[in-house]
Amino acid sequence: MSAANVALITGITGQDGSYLSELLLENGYAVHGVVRRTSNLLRSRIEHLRRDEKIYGQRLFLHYGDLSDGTTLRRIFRESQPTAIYHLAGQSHVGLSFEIPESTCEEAGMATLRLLEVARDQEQPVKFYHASSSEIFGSVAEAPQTETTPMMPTSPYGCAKAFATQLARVYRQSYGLFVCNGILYNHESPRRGENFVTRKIARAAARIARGLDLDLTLGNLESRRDWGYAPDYVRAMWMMLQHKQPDDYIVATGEHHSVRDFVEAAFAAVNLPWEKFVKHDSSFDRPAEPSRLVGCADKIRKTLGWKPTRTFEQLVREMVEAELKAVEKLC
Ligand code: G4F
Repeated sequence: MSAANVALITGITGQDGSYLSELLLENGYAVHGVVRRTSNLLRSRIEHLRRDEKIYGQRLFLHYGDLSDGTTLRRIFRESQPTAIYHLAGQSHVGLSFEIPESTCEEAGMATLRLLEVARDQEQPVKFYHASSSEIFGSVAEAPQTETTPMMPTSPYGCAKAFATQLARVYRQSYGLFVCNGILYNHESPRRGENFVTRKIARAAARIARGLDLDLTLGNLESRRDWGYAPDYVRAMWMMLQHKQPDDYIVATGEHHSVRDFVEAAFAAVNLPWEKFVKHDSSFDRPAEPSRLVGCADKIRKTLGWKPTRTFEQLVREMVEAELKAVEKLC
């Protein structure tokens, strides 16, 4: 990989941003990340990279910036001269997007437009990855969904992602920019934020098993999702930008499971009967839920040779084991 490969990542401190940084650094890239001043305390996922003297300040650089601040974004582009931008940042909690719709749409929608405009003005060509989401489909007419399934979002977050996804297509078609939408289904790992349901369940199963918590309160157990393994999905992002043509790709396992399935598997991993510990709290229910979200990843499998490396059962077990290790460190 030549030294000329320079990636700029928005959302570098998140689950996906941290795995992507590792992948790109392993592949010889210089990696620049945009971080908010207020996100200081949330850098635990890239702390191991920041502490590595051979990496931080040598091939990994962090820039303070905010996605609402176009001037600063332009300056970061000028300083880093990226050949690829991975736009992952923004408020990504679907339930929360009903509480804070305006800022969610600003971050997931308008910020993408702002970055596309900066990319369009670059003298050297820059490849652009946009983190789209299965939430653009919402109340779908067909299952599984493909790249041509019509968008019908059911949340403010889904609406903002639908806007940004279509804009990315417009910039590809109208200006010839190398822009890819990765339409990613849920992807999880031990680095998932604690307020997403998989991490919440895995963490609670481990803590209850070790006597640190008494119960777990959840919303809708019957919701179904197509859950994959985050490092696999990050690899898919990179593969999209290596292809000769920019395009949109669904990234999914093609299987869907209920929240109840996840709960059962997580509690089974610690040999506990889940029914004794799981309670319902309607405040975690959402005003609307997408239905039948399950993706058909045939296109990325055939075109780019991508495939997932973990089964659902392996994913649940890995997440619970990571939580058990975290609990052991506390004790
Ligand atoms: O884990 P979740 O919050 O993920 P959700 O809403 O599917 O969104 C995630 O995946 C999308 C697709 O990739 C992304 F676009 C998005 O940014 C995010 O990464 O909820 C999953 C399901 C929902 O149906 C929710 O209603 O779990 C249900 N659920 C039940 N109890 C709960 C809970 N979700 C959360 N967060 N907390 C609960 O207590």
